[in-house]
Amino acid sequence: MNYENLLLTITEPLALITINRPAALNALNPQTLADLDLALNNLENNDRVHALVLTGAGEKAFVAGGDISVMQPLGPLEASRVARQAQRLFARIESFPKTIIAAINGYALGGGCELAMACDIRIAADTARLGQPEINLGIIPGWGGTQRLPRLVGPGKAKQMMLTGEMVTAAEAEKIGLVEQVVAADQLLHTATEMARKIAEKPQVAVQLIRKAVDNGLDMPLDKAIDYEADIFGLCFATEDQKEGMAAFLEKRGASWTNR
Ligand code: CO8
Repeated sequence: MNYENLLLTITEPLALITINRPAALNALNPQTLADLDLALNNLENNDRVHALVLTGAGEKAFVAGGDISVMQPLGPLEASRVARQAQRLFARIESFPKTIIAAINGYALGGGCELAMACDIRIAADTARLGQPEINLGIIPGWGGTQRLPRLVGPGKAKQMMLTGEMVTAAEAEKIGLVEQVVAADQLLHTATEMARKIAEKPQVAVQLIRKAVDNGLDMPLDKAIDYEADIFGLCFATEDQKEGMAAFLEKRGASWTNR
């Protein structure tokens, strides 16, 4: 499969997606979004891939945002359409049937921060900078930022970031819960890959059910979400892996997962 602005490396059970437009700091233009969608098509149908790492090419940027040169001439209807197209892609990333870890290797700004927030887990290089600087362009975040950022860091911090447009350092991002871990830049891919591998080696039905329970539950009132958890918990008992996992514990041996 040929991608114009993307590199896809599959090392089962993992896949590494590298957004590859370093001359434009990996800014997301329509071709890059289409490449990303195509790569997800490819990976969704590959049962041997269980977890993905998403990063940016070069040392400077994860993704420096939506491509401003593409956006500048848009009218309101086109802008809404472009916003919805990427929102659909980011929703697909969020509910993708495999775990996705963002390895933030530099600037994650605007649409880049929004892309990272759609992933399950974010690991940042200590050199990374994150932010929603759209206010400086006379617009608002349009790829989920006004909604996902407050869910991650709380409404006050989210408004501070979006209203001032100021970037936060990786250390600050970890403090406010925008990233889960900060590591030395030269350890970033190794750390993200090892975490992805650890998750890829777990029983995958339970992995996907945990992701679903968290993501869907966050949109429900707590009592409904807890009830939903009980249903999903019950579903685990329809899997071979539940029988195997518990038998292995009782027999004091390692479990052998079938992902069924
Ligand atoms: N779009 C297009 N090109 C970009 C972008 C971008 N977001 N970011 C950087 N580039 C390009 C620069 O134009 C430059 O190109 P060239 O070499 O041809 O002049 C190249 O990348 C290198 O960038 P700089 O020279 O600016 O590098 P610096 O080290 O001086 O600065 C920064 C790095 C601070 C990251 C700076 O590039 C910057 O501020 N970039 C823009 C960041 C930004 O505002 N991002 C938010 C964009 S808006 C957005 O994401 C909204 C998404 C929702 C859209 C809804 C649909 C309509």
